[in-house]
Amino acid sequence: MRHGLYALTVLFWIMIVAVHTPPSYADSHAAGATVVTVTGAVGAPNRPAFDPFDDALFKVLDVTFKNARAFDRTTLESMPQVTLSLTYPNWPKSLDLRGPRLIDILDAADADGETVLVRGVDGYAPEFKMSDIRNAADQFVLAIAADGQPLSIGGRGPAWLAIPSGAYPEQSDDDAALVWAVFNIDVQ
Ligand SMILES: Nc1nc2c(c(=O)[nH]1)N[C@H]1C(S)=C(S)[C@@H](COP(=O)(O)O)O[C@H]1N2
Ligand SMILES: [Mo]
Repeated sequence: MRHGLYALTVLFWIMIVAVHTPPSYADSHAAGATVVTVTGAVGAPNRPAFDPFDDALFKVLDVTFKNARAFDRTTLESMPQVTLSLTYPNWPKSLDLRGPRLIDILDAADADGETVLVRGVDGYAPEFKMSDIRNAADQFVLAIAADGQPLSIGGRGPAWLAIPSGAYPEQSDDDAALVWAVFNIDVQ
């Protein structure tokens, strides 16, 4: 009885401390290395605001943000996967591009905005309309694998925006909108 009471008291204090300790930088992130960060009009942030030391690539590309949700590869793999078989004139062959839908990533971040910038590590960042992404929800896939192989950094990875031609109005005929080396999705 005395031991039980003691254990309860200890548990009580552990809970109080846990509730009042703010998450550290590491704890507040996804468990694994972040591959894609949704920034801007994000209602479900899971990491701190832009930091000029920690967020070195964002800084180089002149991107700052207050709210952001980070996604690691495991999280992206755990979301419903869609495969698009795509081929464009300049591609050597058709590819099966597999990953979560862009709209599901935006919804998971509780993103609420009209424009969505999809940004590669080289700064290439075409803009899309949120309404187009929602209307053609199954045709905007943030691919993390091609023909079953995970996309690599230095190649087209960590993520490659896959869109079949004719998916939305005013789409270019070529693959100019298919951003590779995607690391950031900025919602405004
Ligand atoms: N990150 C990134 N993605 C990009 C580009 C780029 O410069 N950087 N170029 C776009 C353009 S204009 C085209 S035509 C296609 C094809 O590019 P590739 O020649 O590198 O295959 O990728 C698109 N995705
Ligand atoms: Mo291009």
